Amino acid sequence: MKRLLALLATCATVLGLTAAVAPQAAAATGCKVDYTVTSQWTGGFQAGVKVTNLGAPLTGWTLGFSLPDAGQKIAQGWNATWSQSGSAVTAAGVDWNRTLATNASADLGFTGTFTGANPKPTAFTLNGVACTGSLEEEPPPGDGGDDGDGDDNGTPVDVNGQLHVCGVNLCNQYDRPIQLRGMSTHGLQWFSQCYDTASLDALANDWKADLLRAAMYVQEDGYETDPAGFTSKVNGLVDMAEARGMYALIDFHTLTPGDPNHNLARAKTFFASVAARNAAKKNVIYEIANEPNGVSWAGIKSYAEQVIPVIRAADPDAVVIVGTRGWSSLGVSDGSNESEVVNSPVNATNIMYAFHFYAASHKDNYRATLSQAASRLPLFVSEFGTVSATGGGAMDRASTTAWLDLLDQRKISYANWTYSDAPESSAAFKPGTCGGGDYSSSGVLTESGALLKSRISTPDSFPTS
Ligand code: IDC
Repeated sequence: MKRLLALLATCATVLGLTAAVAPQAAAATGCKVDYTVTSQWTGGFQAGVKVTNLGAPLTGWTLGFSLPDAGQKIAQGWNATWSQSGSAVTAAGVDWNRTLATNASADLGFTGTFTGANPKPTAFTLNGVACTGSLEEEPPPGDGGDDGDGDDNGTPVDVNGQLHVCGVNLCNQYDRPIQLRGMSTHGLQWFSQCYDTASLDALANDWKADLLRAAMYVQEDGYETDPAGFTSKVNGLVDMAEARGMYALIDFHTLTPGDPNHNLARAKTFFASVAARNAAKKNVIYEIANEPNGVSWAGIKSYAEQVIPVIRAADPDAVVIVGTRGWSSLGVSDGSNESEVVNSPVNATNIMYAFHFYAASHKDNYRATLSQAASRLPLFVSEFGTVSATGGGAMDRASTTAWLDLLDQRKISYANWTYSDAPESSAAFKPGTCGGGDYSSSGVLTESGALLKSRISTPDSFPTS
């Protein structure tokens, strides 16, 4: 062992690799690894590792993986700075491959020794994010509750598996109603620095969130300015959520203009792509229009009936959320109510309707509509705020508590605006938090963040039979 590590060190020195720059954390990731044993002999082998970056361009990277058998040791590696500690192996990019554009690959390799079996490595990560495209093998036998993160550790996705709508509820793989509680990103065009390994770890482990909503604005310097780039950012977040056993809500964040038909062609292009790419995953939910406004229910329904088939063609079993009139208020903000949807539902199955509120602006009459609608329509609170509808102003603790108690009682899923450090009271973190690596100490939370964290982190009670 010592000799081998010395050999490694020597090799690295000879290649001039010991001073390799530490990899930078990347905001959006996603990766695929092809691993091949190119030759094998008694006690030794040579392997090729091709890593493909499916996420945003990287300017530094570290590939991690685990060698399952205690007798497997790396002897000499190339095209990366290699090291091994117990079963954990890392390979950091070097001068000539440190920059990896989206869809670009680096080819690495090593020779190794083994004593017993020589199983393929597992749990490939790139900058800490699971390479879910790796090793196209069947998942290990388990309880059927595998979230695709390579283990089965009781995460929300492990427990609940592929979701579906049953009656007016969101149901898990046991056909039992569940409630998902989580957070929404801010606009990915402005706050992608808030969605790194540390912040996603905090969301999964400290907040114990079930859900991350990826708010991909279409206008305001969003998707329309760089479709490939934003699609890749969203896919990176899907992977980061999956690696931590959380559901990912892909939000096509239309806002201004309010008629989603303005973005119909973009929506078809975007959803065809993300649905095809994520079809095999169990953790993805699609939200096709954030907040329709200034448009009739008939207009929204027509849009939904054109976009949903595009998703279904690629990903037939995913739940789809449809926005509602008046900024997803079920029409209340336009002086209407849920009856327009009840009387003319979207012609599709396995769908839910969005209901959004901002607690300081929307109170009893909105709660009354939600209560009444909840027994008639499957509802999902894909966005809400503890503050006023501007995203700012004072937090309304009493109204927020009344809302969350109601949602808990009805098992209505929710995502709070926002998991970001935006300089506005709806943000969960104080300005300057993002990118700093500390999303966990109490000092980083705003008043709203502290309230939401306390609500979201209580134990889930997901039925398992
Ligand atoms: C707000 C953001 C703010 C941004 C504004 C315009 O908090 O920083 O300048 O959007 O893009 C919504 C929308 C959501 C709004 C939020 C608060 O879905 O995009 O975010 N809100 O105004 N509906 C009701 C409130």
